[in-house]
Amino acid sequence: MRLSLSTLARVPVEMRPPLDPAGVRIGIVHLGIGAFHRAHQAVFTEDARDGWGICGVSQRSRAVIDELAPQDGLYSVLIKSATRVDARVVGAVRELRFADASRIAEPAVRVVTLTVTEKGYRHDPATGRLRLDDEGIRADLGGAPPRTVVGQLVRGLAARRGADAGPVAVVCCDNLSHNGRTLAGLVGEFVAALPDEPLAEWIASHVSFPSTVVDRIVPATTPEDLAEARRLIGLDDFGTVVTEPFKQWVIEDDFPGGRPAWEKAGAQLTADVTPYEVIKLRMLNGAHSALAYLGALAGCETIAEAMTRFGEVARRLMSDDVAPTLDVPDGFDLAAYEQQLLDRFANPALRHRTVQVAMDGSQKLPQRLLATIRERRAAGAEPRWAALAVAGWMRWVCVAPWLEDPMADRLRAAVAGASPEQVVDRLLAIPEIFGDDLREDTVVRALLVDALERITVSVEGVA
Ligand code: CS2
Repeated sequence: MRLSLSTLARVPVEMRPPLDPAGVRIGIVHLGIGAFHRAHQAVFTEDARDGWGICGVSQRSRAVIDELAPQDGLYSVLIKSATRVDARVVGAVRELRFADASRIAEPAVRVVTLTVTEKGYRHDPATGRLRLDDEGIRADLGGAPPRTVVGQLVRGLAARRGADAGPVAVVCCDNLSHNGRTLAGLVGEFVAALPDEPLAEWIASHVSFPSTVVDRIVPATTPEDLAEARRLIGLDDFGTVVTEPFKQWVIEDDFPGGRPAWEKAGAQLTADVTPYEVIKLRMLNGAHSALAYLGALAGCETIAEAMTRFGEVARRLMSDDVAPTLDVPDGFDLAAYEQQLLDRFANPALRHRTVQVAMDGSQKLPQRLLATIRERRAAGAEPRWAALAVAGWMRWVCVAPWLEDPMADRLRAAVAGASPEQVVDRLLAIPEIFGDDLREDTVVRALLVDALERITVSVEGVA
């Protein structure tokens, strides 16, 4: 028997949603209803317990709709630590739609959230500018039914303006630098390319783009996870997501139409997320990417396994290279944060695949590793651990059995038949990733060549 509103009473009572899902009203449209949203923002929204519900929109795949719609949007979250698994059913997602964000025009909707991964924004990762030459963006600008997230969002905002539905907050929940400001810029560039001046003015006066820092490790769900969920909740559930006990959400408090009381669920509302964002992207995501590339190259299937071999690289990257670049807020214990990250990465129950984290490196490197390299170079230092991580990516580009990256063809063509020195030079010459400065820095180049040569000989010898 399958999880749904009519079978929910069969779920053990302590695992059921705190509010009756049937009484929850849609106030949020979420673009990109994948596993991360379901284990993070949906959980915070449910735990705020003030009756806000979510309309989840999937742009790319119908699979998630097929999983969740027959279950009335209900799904279980398995929270795994090294020693135990807890399960709960979340009821905050009240509706699912495929490629249809038209609810953005409704007055009852006051918040739009997004988790579409880095590449979903169709921006240039080095500059944060919209790629106006992107095929999807061009089609959306031409008036086709929108396929890109920015196109869909702008179409929804235009309809909202037409309906005079009032102010709304658009909340980017992806791991981008200054994610709110970046998204506002992309929307602005898209609108500027449309022949509709008043829309830009309306957006400026009615739409906020608060930045946020999101953190929770959410590996892809496996068939074993589905079996475990069935055992725990007593029903079939094809929408199960798996995560860790830790969760963090830091949000700029700029919601002109109101918002759920996320602070009641443990979110931190603040005037400026920048210091938290820089810490999270450079420490967590930077170290995560380092473990992913070195681990994948050494044949480690999971991040936890990569920790057993390259935990020291992750630690030195954080403490030697990243820590000196950080502006740490008062009362924030960086050493404890670093240790907590190492423990989280080592969680053996998560089975977070190295190849999953290794995906889309071209979109991730700038904010995770290159910012650290730039700042250390400006201070006259030699960021050898961050360079080792980038060299890990370079080697992965050369040898990955299947390179999952929107720039894969270009990257593979650049490295074909190249020596380690040539690989470094050719990849550094891609300005969309490395900007125009790093290839001029002879120290960076030498660090990368040295690391790549060592990785090429033996990934075991790199640390
Ligand atoms: C990971 C992140 O896949 C990746 O690139 O580094 O998704 C990471 O798990 C989250 O940012 C943790 O909050």
